[in-house]
Amino acid sequence: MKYSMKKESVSTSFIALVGLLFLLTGCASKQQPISVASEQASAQHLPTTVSSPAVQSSPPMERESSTILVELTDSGFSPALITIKAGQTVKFENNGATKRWPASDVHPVHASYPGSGIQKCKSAAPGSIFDACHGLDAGETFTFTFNERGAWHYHDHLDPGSKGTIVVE
Ligand SMILES: [Cu+2]
Repeated sequence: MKYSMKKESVSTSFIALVGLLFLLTGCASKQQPISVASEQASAQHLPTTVSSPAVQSSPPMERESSTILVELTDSGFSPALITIKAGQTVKFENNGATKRWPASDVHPVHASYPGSGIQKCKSAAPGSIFDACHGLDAGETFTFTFNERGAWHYHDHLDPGSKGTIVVE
């Protein structure tokens, strides 16, 4: 009787052990595909997150160095004096409430900058002469690339007392 009782308890503990093993292997086999999938997901994400900022960071820096912003405000050009390198582009942006017309000195002919002149406004392509050729509305821009070295004075043709200077080195 005693022996058989022992045998019974051994077999129950064996079943319990098998059941425990089954649970463990069941858990392990369930966890494995998840960890593999997450590794694959992180492996797919890593190259894109590493490469995209490197690609995106270089073009804005080039744009910043080649185009300089001059704001047209209700109190005048800002900054009124800038120094740039030959070949750089200046973007005049009207952030004021009234119309602004940036143009090369000397008012009213606008011929100080080589090749410019208000009489060319009818035929010249926009941005080909240092003259916006019309009053810029609020938010409107005029861009011009300065290839000629010198100190170029300009003004607001609609308010000739408002002046600025661009030094091209
Ligand atoms: Cu003028």
